[in-house]
Amino acid sequence: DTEGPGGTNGTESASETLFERIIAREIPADIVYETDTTLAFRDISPQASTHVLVVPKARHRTVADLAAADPGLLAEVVATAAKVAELEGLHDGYRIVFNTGPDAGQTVFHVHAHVLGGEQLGHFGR
Ligand code: DGP
Repeated sequence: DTEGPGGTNGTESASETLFERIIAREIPADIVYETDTTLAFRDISPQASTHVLVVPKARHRTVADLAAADPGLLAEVVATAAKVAELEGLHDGYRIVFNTGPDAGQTVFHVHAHVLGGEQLGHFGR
């Protein structure tokens, strides 16, 4: 692992995060789609009518780390997000958000795309 913005986080060990445990099926999640390299599951605290998280199964702390280490896998995360949007019927659009570092509110340091939609979203809301 490389240190991302803010370094280690008090709620996540350096070696394992909550999302590794979801990927390993050690913690239940509402899984909506899966590929060999990615997993999509509903956010436990939805911020829109549809709110799904997409993670690569391999751990990278942030989207910037993922882009540097494995750009093809980042493309697979985005393709899975698009598939989720199709499955969820988000025909009028959706938002993909990668919170990066503490100031953005990143709390789980296993990169995840938030896929948000199913309603008119505010522009860059807080
Ligand atoms: P972020 O703040 O960008 O790091 O997003 C982390 C998201 O993870 C947040 O929207 C809430 C979600 N989350 C936290 N704990 C759980 C959990 O146990 N299960 C699921 N499905 N989502 C979780």
